[in-house]
Amino acid sequence: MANFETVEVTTDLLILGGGMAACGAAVEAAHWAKKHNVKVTLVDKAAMDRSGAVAMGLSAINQYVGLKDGENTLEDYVKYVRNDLMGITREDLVASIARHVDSTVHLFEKWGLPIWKDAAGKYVHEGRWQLMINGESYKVIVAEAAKNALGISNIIERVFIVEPLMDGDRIAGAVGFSVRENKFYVFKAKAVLVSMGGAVHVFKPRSVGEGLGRAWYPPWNSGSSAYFTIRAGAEMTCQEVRFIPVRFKDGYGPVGAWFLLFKSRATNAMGGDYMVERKPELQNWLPYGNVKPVPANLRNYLGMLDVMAGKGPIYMRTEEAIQKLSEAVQDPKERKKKLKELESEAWEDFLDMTISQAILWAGTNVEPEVKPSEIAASEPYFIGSHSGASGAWVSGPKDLAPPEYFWGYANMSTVKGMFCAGDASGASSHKFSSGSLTEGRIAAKEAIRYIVENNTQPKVDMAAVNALKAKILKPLDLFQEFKSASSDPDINPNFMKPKMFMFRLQKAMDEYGAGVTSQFTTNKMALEKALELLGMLREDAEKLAAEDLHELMRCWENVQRLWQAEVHIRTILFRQETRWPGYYMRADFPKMDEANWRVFVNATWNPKSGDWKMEKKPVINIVK
Ligand code: SFD
Ligand code: AMP
Repeated sequence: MANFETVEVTTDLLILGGGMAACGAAVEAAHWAKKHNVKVTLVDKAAMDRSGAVAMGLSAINQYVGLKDGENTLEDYVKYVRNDLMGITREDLVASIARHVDSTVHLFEKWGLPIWKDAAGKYVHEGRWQLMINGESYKVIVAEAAKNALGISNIIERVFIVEPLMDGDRIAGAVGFSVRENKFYVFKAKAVLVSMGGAVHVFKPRSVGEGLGRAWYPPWNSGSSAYFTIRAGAEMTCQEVRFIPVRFKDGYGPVGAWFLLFKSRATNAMGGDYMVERKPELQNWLPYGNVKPVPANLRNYLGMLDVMAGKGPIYMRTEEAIQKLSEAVQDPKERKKKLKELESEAWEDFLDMTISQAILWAGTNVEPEVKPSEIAASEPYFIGSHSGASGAWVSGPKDLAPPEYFWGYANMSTVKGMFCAGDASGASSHKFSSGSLTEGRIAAKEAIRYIVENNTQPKVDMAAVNALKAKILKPLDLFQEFKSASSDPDINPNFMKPKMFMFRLQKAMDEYGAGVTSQFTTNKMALEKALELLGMLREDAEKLAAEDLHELMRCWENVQRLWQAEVHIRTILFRQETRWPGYYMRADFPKMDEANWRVFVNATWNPKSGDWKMEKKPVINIVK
């Protein structure tokens, strides 16, 4: 077996991940830990300064409720999320985050994040809930606060977490490996907070060749949260609710600022506005077809109908929007100034969060004030904190959750001592960066309370740990054993490289699981075919091989993606309706069925038997 030192770390609270939720958890945990003499350790696969979805920066904070300013009520936000998710959301969780999110935004400002202000000193809104920021260094600023709070000695970077450790039905820690040194890590903890983000590259991206890693969602979030929680035996929810963002084509630049701040239209190749021309279609999706704003998936769907009818490409009418906004200024000198201002805001929107789109614009001679730019529906992603909803089924807070949604500690999964936040927790969409950090704070506070009230170190079976070590490092051994069997390191009769494995996964998901190639449409037979292919892939995962530590990480990322894929397919298969057209369509059940399917679908994998349990859970409205 590969010669790796085993490093044991014993702690009280183990925070997995170093993204928005984990940084919030670190800040909050540090406060309560001091009070209760509790040790907190954070582990990130990358460097916290630029890890996770916010690595490149962001140009907006997408959740700010403005409660104190009287801009909106808590109920307004809950209704917005409920409608956008076609009725399926945990209102207790959404409200729990929404009532604290403004304080998080104020913390961001205190930590040094520049939020746009108008002449009167008020925040500049992108839309009703969104604030504009100069956010290129957003993640660096937030990570700095987390590091200061927790102390560098309690943070371990560049360690990739693979599996949970269990003590019966209680979480006992996690294992992983360094991606820089030959070290295998064993973390023993009284509580674990999972915040390792969502998943990208489960589906075949539109990008090819050199651009393969360019997707909307940065490629390093690979389904670690889903894998970890499933393998611990946690109940998972909303695993069918993928997210398909419409984005500027090929660079995946954001559209929110264009639609909301610049009030732009998107039109098809013939100049038609699908949001106007296809409005009658919304009547097929009542009551959600009538709400404002039109739910994200239905906005997608209307555009997709145009594309399927051969009316693509779809264009963001940047030139028209800039023209209109500048023409509203009467004075010619001021108008010229305004035009320049708008042009620079347009570029900054990309430079703050999707630099590659600005590069693509520059490289393809796009002047947004002169010509429109193509937009398109991306491949599907798993990001429960955005407009998707996948994640673990967690307890709500005592004061808001009905008994069906409450089991002792807010944000604890159905596994004792395992808490989830951000993309790791499900059915509470539209948290975004600010809400994810807020949820991390909520979960950490509750995890510390759990530790104080259950203050025993769970038992860890070291024989099981050693077996995990051998399993996790096996790809390195396999490569060494068989590398001379062929002259091409990527092609070998005895093993498979992680990239090839990923291609197989993506092809199966794309063609049978409602990806881009199949126009986001699937049916029972196709889903069953996908499951068959994924089953074979699971067998072949035993043959993954890694040349070095980096590839070892790639191997496990792809195994984790595979599990995210499987739970997704199983959940789509179970839900016999189409509820989110524009995210996916079931051709065999093309309509929404409120009577039978206005429910959550939850999936649980049994670690002992390896069986899956699928069940319906009630949707309980707490806001009328
Ligand atoms: O508008 C392991 N999001 C946006 N939010 C906003 O508020 N404004 C925006 O402008 C946003 N835009 C946006 C957004 C997301 C993406 C992908 C894009 C654009 C392109 C949403 C937020 O970014 C998102 O909600 C939060 O970041 C979610 O927080 P969290 O903590 O759940 O995930 P993370 O930040 O990605 O962090 C994950 C961490 O886990 C680590 N990790 N560590 C150890 N072992 C493993 N195996 C691990 N696997 C992962 C990661 O390194 C990271 O630290 S807009 O354009 O849509
Ligand atoms: P995006 O850049 O597409 O991620 O959007 C940023 C924010 O604006 C998210 O909260 C979206 O839900 C919202 N948004 C984007 N486009 C629209 C639209 N056309 N109507 C309403 N909300 C939108």
